[in-house]
Amino acid sequence: MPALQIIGAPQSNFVRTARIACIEKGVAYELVPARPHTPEVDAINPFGKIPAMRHGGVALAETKAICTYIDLAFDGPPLIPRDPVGAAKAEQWISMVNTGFDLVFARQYLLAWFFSGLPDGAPDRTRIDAALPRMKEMFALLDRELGKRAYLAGDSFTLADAFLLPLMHYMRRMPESAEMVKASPNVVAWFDRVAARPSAQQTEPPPMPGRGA
Ligand SMILES: N[C@@H](CCC(=O)N[C@@H](CS)C(=O)NCC(=O)O)C(=O)O
Repeated sequence: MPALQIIGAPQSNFVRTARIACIEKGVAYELVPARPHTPEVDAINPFGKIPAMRHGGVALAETKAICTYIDLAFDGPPLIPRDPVGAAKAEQWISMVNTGFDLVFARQYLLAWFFSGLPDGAPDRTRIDAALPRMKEMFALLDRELGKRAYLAGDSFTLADAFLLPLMHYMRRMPESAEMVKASPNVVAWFDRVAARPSAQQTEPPPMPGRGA
């Protein structure tokens, strides 16, 4: 069977999560560079979002679905624990990252920095400033939780960490969020722990166009 393909751009948080899943699982994969809403992506995801995945006759959209396939179709360490409580905790945190932290950290804050939509491409200070109070609350929550255990969903690495790491990578690089990271020692310790893994090091994203992050 041909190698599993992860289709998307290496700067994308969600593409990075899928690549981390492959590496953690020990699955050889090929990164096929593609931007959202291009024909190779649209052929798999009607919403045009990256990543998409192909493996032989299997074509999938949605990062969690892709990672579930990788976790279940191959031998290797489980990305989601196999016991009911461990599995549910990992799912809970993945959902919280995707429906909570991602909306504020990425869709409000990082998008206003990198893709403001302003005519000159300048950061949108109004949207950045509007995101900061909620970001502070979220960092306080994360710091409390990561003070209780070594990884987001328990005492060992799970897919939940692979969803949070790419977001935190960019949060460490932008000025306001970097201050919040610095003020969150348990987040820093967690980041250093997860970022030291080969899966994180091998997927370090190239710089974002124009902003040096
Ligand atoms: N729910 C999707 C979200 C993927 C996503 O939003 N990817 C971004 C790049 S990080 C994208 O394709 N954005 C383009 C768009 O939303 O139109 C998933 O989990 O895969």
